[in-house]
Amino acid sequence: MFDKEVYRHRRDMLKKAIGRGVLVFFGNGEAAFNYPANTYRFRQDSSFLYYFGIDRPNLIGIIDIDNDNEFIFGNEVGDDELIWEGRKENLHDCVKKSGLCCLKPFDKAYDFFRRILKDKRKLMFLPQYRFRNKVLIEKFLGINSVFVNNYASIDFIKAVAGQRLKKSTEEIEQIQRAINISEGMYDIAFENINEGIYERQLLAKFEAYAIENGVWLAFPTILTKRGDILHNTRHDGVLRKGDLVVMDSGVETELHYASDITRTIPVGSMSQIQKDIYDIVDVAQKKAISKAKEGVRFLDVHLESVRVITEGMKNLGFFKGNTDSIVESGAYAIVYPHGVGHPLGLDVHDLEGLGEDYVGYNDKIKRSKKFGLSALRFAKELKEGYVMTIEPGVYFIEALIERWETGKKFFEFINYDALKKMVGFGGVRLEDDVLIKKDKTVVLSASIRRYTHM
Ligand SMILES: [Mn+2]
Repeated sequence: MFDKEVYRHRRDMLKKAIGRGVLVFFGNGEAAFNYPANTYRFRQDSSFLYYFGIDRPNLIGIIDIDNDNEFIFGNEVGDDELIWEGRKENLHDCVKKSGLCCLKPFDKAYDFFRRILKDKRKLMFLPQYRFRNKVLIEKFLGINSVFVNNYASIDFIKAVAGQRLKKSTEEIEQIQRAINISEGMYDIAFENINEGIYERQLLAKFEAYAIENGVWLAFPTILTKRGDILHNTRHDGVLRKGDLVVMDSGVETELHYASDITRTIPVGSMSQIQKDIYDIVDVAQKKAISKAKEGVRFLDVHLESVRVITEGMKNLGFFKGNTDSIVESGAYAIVYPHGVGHPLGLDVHDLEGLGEDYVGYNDKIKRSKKFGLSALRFAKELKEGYVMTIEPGVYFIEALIERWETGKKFFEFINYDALKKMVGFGGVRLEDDVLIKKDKTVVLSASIRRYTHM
């Protein structure tokens, strides 16, 4: 945990932003894998971690703004836990370390919520992604679990997003620590990418470094020569000379701050066309990074990367016509169908669970419905303290090429014959993590090795 003053300060800021009412944070429970006692690795909810820091299951955090009271509903370690999980710090002590007044038994929560409903006080909760918590809300507040998220408080979401997006010094240190561990992992990847190694063998060496350093993955590692499948989590391929390996991975620290890095590495050396495509993505990423500054819309950072990729792919003969028109039409998305990046923090897609449209968009910028642009997770203006990923890519996706050609999409802009010849190439993606500062943008992952053919 951070010092208790950190959590107190965060809660004070939130109280100020919201003004009145009762804020409820549902911590996560254990989630069963295949039977109740065999659970997934426990992961606390990120907003709960942000405001309370207590990394234990089955807690509810309450901030009663009206009565200036903050406490936790939860149960002390029982005998069962003691024998299966060993001696642990008393929950009561954790509550103190979080700067809270007290711990109340979990079974008192029902009466607490009923009283608030009876008194018609303003009660707010965040969108829920775990069914257990939706069921708890149904039980406590009488809202049908299926429709719980329709009742989430938008003011609460916006206040939490406003706060969590801006990273403090101690948070940036955590993200940097995660990135430094990623650096060691990528060093191992570069050393071990060789003809004949199986993807899963490489994965074992790569992830072993994280485990050796006492951290865990932030999401399932993408390590594949089929980079054209954007979130490919299979590892059954064997690497052959001429393959391009896309590795997109991140770890989270003990306090659950994440890194998110992608490198594309050839087996052996690159062919000319691999170099050409790689360079386009490389330049797109560098231009996007230099565009990403305080006060600039992330949408414009994205469009910068789109323009570089469109122009580059046009020069290689994959597109034809006016570059601006190709960008405007959305035709470029056949090779670059995702957004340039997203916020990074306690969640690898930070705050995504609260709803991207509230977190990454606002009254001034609405999400586009166009394929490709619609996948941009964050579009609004960048501010000091934001940590963002910058991760453009180019892919040759056979199924998409076939479907668009059959549908006669963008025939005026797309050279389908040229694209079809590239099926089997895979993809190229490069991803780094940047910190937006008042006067400059810092690439936190600048020292992580990247392939260069110069
Ligand atoms: Mn990412």
